[in-house]
Amino acid sequence: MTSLTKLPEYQSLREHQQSLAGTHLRELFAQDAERGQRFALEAVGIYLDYSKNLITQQTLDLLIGLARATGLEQRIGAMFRGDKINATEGRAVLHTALRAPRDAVVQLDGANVVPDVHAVLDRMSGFCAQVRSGQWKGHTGKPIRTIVNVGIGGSDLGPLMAFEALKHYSQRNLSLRFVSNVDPTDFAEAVQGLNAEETLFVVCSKTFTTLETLANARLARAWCVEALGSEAAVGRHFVAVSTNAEKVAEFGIDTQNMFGFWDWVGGRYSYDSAIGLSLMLAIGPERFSEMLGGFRAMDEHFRTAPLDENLPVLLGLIGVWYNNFWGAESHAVLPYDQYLKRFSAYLQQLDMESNGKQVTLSGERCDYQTGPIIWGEPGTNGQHAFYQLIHQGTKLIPCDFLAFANSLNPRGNQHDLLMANFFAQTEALAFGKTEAQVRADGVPEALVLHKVFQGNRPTNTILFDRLTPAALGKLVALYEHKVFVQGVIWNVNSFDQWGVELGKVLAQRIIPELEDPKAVLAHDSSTNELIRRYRALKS
Ligand code: G6Q
Repeated sequence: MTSLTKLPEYQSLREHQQSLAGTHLRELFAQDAERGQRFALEAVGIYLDYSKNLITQQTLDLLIGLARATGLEQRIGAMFRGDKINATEGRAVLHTALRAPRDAVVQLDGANVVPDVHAVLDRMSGFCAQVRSGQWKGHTGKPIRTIVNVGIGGSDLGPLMAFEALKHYSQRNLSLRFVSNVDPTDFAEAVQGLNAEETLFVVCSKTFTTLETLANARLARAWCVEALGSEAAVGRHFVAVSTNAEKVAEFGIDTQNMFGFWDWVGGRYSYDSAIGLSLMLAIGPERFSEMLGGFRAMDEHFRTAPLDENLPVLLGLIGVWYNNFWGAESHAVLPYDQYLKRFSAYLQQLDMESNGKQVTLSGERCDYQTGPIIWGEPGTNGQHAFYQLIHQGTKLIPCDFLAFANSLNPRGNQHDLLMANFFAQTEALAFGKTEAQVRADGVPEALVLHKVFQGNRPTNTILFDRLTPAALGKLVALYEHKVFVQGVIWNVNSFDQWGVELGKVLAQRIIPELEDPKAVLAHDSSTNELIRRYRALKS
């Protein structure tokens, strides 16, 4: 494939950016009284307003042209079909099969994977029903009251984000805690005050070889066995989610209590597989199934809608526009819903681990920018913290603003207060406040420039009716596919993560050097000195 930057479509976008660089959103809105309706799209219950972007119809046409030139339509087909598009690992990418309906057929190496997906979902449902009803008893005969999810990365962030997002729907006499960090503090605090008799550990690890997860799972097992006085307790207090039955058995968890998934599900794309077991325990199989329905609706939309009416495609292309043609380094995701407090952290992994690459699928180094830095916090908290920089700083930070029209916890007019801020922010970012307006307010001359808002800061607004399990499924699939679209344009493999390997290997070498104070150190002078100091300080 021709390098992205050599494509005529890419060159046209460069020229087009130069012609648009001096235009303000104020002018674009003034020129077209219907811009707010024209650059908006409603599909699968989501309203996307993308009018407050530095775009014209020509921009969109050129971006769609670029998508076509990079083969986006064919790549979408290839992913859904189960082609081995994760080329560096020789795997298919079929997280979309995790939410396929029972009667669907998704062939991989000559076999339909959908019956396997539903067999696991059925086992999960059965297990969850037992635990939620109190029928599943701990070693001493007591029902389970707390579930502790032990996992890291994709085996932690997804279930954690989704549990927080759907807490409203959770069974409140069951609490859910998460342990991920190898820092023993994480484990110590997670089991603080828990009664082992009523605690169930869900050990989530695709490979079942991850250092942090196995270390925490060992702590958990020792804690449980010590409290309950018997190794036999493990059988009633531990279940595993993994693709590696052998390692699960080796660890001492009965594979009867294991829920499987497959190597065609990437960690960061996995919380709708058995990795979502703790979430299903919290919200129940029906709500989980509604969530899968939401994912599926977005999958169908992505697979079938024309590119210019396709939500993930539009979000992806608009992101490429700022990343590759306007020099934007980061992208903020700002949910105006407290239940989505971990959503940006989740997206950080989804996006940055997927597209933080610099070698193309054809094995060449990219001569263009790839994945942006993703960050964000819920509104309105962010407004009182970092929005200053978005409004008046020197950096261009495109943002996605997300909100729900109906609160799950209505109290007086507080949801209107939240939403007034939501609308006000994108308005202020787009249109700002001119010097003339500031002077008209009677501001002293010395302060005029300080009080000017240049505006012209681009935003997308994504509006839903209400935060339901289905809405969450749609939202997550929207971003999964947006990341895919961008990965296709940048011609990178969005489904591997070699960049996490080197640190892991070096840590393995350092572990014995910390345990044996006499071990000879042969690192660089900085690392050697830091290890020496650590050895001296540690009591
Ligand atoms: C995600 C990554 C990574 C992975 C963790 C945990 O896409 O692969 O975050 O999820 O390293 O891996 P295990 O599930 O194998 O423990």
